[in-house]
Amino acid sequence: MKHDRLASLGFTRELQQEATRYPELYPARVAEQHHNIYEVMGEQETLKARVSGKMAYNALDSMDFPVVGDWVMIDRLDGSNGEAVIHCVLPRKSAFGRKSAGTSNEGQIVAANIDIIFICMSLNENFNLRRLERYLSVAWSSMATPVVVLTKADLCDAVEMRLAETAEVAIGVDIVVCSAMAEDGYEELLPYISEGKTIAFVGSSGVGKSTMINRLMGEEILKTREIGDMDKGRHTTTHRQLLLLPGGGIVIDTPGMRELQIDMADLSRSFEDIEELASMCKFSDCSHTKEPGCAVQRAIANGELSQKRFDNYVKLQTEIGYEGLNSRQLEQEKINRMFGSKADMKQVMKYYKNKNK
Ligand SMILES: Nc1nc2c(ncn2[C@@H]2O[C@H](COP(=O)(O)OP(=O)(O)OP(=O)(O)O)[C@@H](O)[C@H]2O)c(=O)[nH]1
Ligand SMILES: [Mg+2]
Ligand SMILES: [Zn+2]
Repeated sequence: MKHDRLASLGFTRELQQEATRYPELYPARVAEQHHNIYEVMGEQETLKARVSGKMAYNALDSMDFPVVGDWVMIDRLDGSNGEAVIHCVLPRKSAFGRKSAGTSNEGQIVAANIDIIFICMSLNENFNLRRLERYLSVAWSSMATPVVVLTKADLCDAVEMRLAETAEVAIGVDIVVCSAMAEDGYEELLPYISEGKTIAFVGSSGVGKSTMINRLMGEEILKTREIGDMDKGRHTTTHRQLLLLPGGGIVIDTPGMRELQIDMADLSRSFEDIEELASMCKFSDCSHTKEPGCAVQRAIANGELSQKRFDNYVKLQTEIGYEGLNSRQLEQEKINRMFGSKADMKQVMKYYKNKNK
């Protein structure tokens, strides 16, 4: 029986259907990206590829370029006659994204076409529920299913307590605990891994994402941080990478993200408890600060809801408010923040002049 490499890589019926629109081209999956050069996994082999001039010309922003996990249509089956040319990206069924790290408001997709997102957080000093809420919000809007993976269980002697705390934040989400130290330390991950399904590993630097993937691969494919290298500012993994597991299944390693900005976040899903409380406030436009009959404040007062969780919710909501503005409103908002809402026209003109330089 012919082993179908494309199916192992996650090429579904739907994608097959999409691909029939390009009868002269071949499908391939983006495994790595190094500036303009992509490594793509095709039907026969892994080859280097670049985006066609036409595709680059027509791209409106970075979202239109291929990212790791994307299915693209290329012009050849093997690399014997040089680099392949990517002509288009097939529609993404899911995308884990964030706002770019710089000042631009353009989004950035971290990985595409993923079925499950492993949000990795270690049980030692990296444990931070507020960060987890942030990751969950972005994960819910990606169309993939989040799973919280708590790592380094061997370094924590309050695993039960941490699990309970995590469960309060990760409502309706599976939580698994693992450790690189035990022989069967990754057993809990196995039920999520299957032929043709893609899992992206996300989370802060140093939590053990690459270590887990190496273990699943059965060999040290990815570089992991040296023991004793405590330089926390450094990321060991420097680029995203898609790998095919020997026993079936696809994983994507990502570098720890320095900042994960809420972009296409789905707050209500992550904060269902708060939204539910809010629906019981006396006033429908309750700001949950001083109003009488506020169910949210009542829940905080009687310990049902943590003040910190509520504060984070408000903070993330503010971020999204900013995010949801269109480019013109955003420009106005920036001007307001820079010069006050009664901006002097001279200052504004100067700002635009510098901006367009
Ligand atoms: N004690 C203990 N150490 C672990 C565990 N998992 C990983 N480590 C160690 O943690 C360090 C960081 O692991 P990496 O796999 O490089 O972390 P990463 O999440 O890939 O980090 P970036 O690539 O920087 O995003 C390494 O020294 C690992 O050996 C674990 O379960 N227990
Ligand atoms: Mg890594
Ligand atoms: Zn209220």
